[in-house]
This record gives sequence, structure tokens and C-alpha cells, in this order.
Amino acid sequence: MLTTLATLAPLLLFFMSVAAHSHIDYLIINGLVYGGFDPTGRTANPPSVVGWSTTVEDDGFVPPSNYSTPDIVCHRNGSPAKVHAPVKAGDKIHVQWNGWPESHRGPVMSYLAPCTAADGGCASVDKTKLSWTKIDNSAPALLNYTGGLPGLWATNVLIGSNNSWLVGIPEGLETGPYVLRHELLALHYAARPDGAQNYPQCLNLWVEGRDTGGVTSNSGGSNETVLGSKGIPAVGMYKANDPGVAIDIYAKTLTTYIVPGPTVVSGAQPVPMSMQVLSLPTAAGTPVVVVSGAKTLPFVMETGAMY
Ligand SMILES: *[C@@H]1O[C@H](CO)[C@@H](O)[C@H](O)[C@H]1NC(C)=O
Ligand SMILES: *[C@@H]1O[C@H](CO)[C@@H](O)[C@H](O)[C@H]1NC(C)=O
Ligand SMILES: *[C@@H]1O[C@H](CO)[C@@H](O)[C@H](O)[C@H]1NC(C)=O
Ligand SMILES: *[C@@H]1O[C@H](CO)[C@@H](O)[C@H](O)[C@H]1NC(C)=O
Ligand SMILES: [Cu+2]
Repeated sequence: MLTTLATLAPLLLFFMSVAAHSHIDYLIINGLVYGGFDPTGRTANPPSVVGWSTTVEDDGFVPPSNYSTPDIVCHRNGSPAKVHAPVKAGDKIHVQWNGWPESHRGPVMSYLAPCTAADGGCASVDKTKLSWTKIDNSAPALLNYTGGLPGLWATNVLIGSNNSWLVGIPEGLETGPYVLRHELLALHYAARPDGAQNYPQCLNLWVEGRDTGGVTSNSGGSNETVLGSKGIPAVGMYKANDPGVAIDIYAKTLTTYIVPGPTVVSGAQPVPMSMQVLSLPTAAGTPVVVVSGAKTLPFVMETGAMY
């Protein structure tokens, strides 16, 4: 009986798979909302969005066969947002997805990469040169089997929080511009060749560190450091045959799940799953632009413009 169900489930999911997936609608930081990028054409993308633009009109994913292409960095044709959401080191960022299918179970991962502060921050950064450190892997990404196979996963917790995730910004960060790479990995097809689905999203942040001396990091090189740890490029970060990528979540109860990619950097402050909560914005935030000398200025909407 179990075998029959296990065989049927992926088939059912096949017919559900045409449904739209998701993207990040907005961030909330200390009650203030900052827009994400809507790739679907359903809503406008004003110049104040902090989410990187993409060509993911179908709200779809990056398959393992493209882990070695720039698509995996910030999704298909990811291109930097011009502005940054200001945040203090130690704050929590509420990341709001615009939905998530329950079938799409798997881990929730977050990374940071510093940009060159003096040159517009992350606004014109070369994504392939970004050096990422993982700050959250939603451990334990596989929670339990209370409801049977395929188990409860971090994505179930995300759905329980109205499709949102709180990302802890490490207190130890130096002041400067960073790209937040937040990613859902859906494993419902992962038993098939090239079946896992990565949904990476990039957003620009201006982090005000606890340091008082201004910007000290961020040469923009591929060997930059966050929290004293070397990051790695996103291209090649995952492999199609990683144990957390090529996996049958319907076959049997797994005893462990190994989240793919690098381990969480020491000094990271992920928000535990038991502390994932809903949040609603109280007002619109004002994003900043990074100008020469690593100063920031509020992003001012053009007079008369809607956005
Ligand atoms: C994989 O990357 C190639 C090259 O960038 C692209 O043409 C193709 O559409 C991508 N495939 C998927 C399924 O995203
Ligand atoms: C749930 O998320 C949607 C965006 O997808 C948002 O419009 C709505 O206000 C949120 N509701 C709650 C209670 O958080
Ligand atoms: C299993 O996970 C769910 C979802 O997080 C949680 O509500 C429940 O308490 C967990 N059960 C056990 C036995 O850990
Ligand atoms: C970065 O790497 C280059 C060459 O790999 C090296 O010359 C440089 O010193 C490194 N910079 C830092 C800050 O580690
Ligand atoms: Cu999907």
C-alpha cells in the first residue's frame, strides 16, 4: 500500500506542476516594506524595488543541469536592482513569497555576498564574481513524519507563516552593500534525473554594521570575506548528484537530510523554525542608493511619478 502511494504521488504532482510557482513579493525590515521583483508581468516593477530583475515569467525554477550556469546565481537572467534595503546587522528580515505549493517540499537557504561599496554598491555588480556565504540552511530542514511520507519540511513551516521566512542578518557584519540570496529547493521530483527545482532570488541590502569605522570590506573580488569566512561562487555550488539534490522523498522515511551547498558560516544567526512568525508591514520603507565614497542616499522618487 505504501509502495502504491509512493508510486502515485509523483504522478499526481506531475499534473499539479503546471501551476505557478513563486517569487519574492517583498521584504519587511523593522515594519517597513521593500518591494521585490515581479517577473510575471502581473504587477509593475517600480525603480524602488530591491529585488533583482529576472526573466522568470513562469515563476519557475533552475534545474540541476543548470547548476553550472549563471542562472543559478540569481535565477534566469538575474540582473541587479538599482537600490538597496537598509538593515542593521542583527536585524531580522521577513522574506515574503507570493505563495508556495505544499507539494514543493525541501529546505530554505539564505546566503550573503558583499559588493564593492564605492561603485554603486550592488547596483552593477557582476553576479558571477559574487562570493557567497550561507547564513541559514533551515536546519533541520526535514522536521518529522507526523503526517507520513514525504514528511514535514522547512517549506511546510514557510507555508505556515503565510509563505514567509525570517532571515537573521548576522551581528558581526561590516557596514556595506550585500546581496541576499534566498532560495527554496523543491524536492518533489528530485528522484528523477534533473528533477530537483531551485528557486533562487536576489535582493540588495545596505547593512549598517556594529562597527563604527564605515566600510572596510568589499573589494568585490571572488575571495571576499563575510564574518571572516571565505565565500564561494554560486556557479558550481551545487551538484546534480549531491545527496540533498538527487533524493527520493517518497521512497522511505529518511533518517537524515543533507542540505546541499556550503555549511552555515560561523557567526550566522539563523532564526529557528520554532520562531518563524508572520509579519505585516506598517509603512513603506525608503530604499537607498550607494554613492561614491560608500555613502548612502535615500532613493527619491521622481516628482510626479507614481513610484
Ligand atoms: C539552462 O541554461 C541554458 C543556457 O543558459 C538555457 O538556454 C536553458 O533554457 C536553461 N534551461 C532551463 C530548464 O532553465
Ligand atoms: C500573506 O502574504 C500576502 C502576500 O503573498 C500578503 O498580501 C498578506 O497580507 C499576508 N497576510 C498575512 C496575514 O501575513
Ligand atoms: C512536526 O513538525 C510540525 C511542523 O513544524 C510540528 O508542528 C510538530 O510539532 C512536529 N512534531 C514532532 C513530534 O516533532
Ligand atoms: C584574493 O585572491 C587573489 C588571487 O587569488 C590574491 O592576490 C589576493 O591577495 C586575495 N585577496 C584577499 C583579500 O584575500
Ligand atoms: Cu512548481
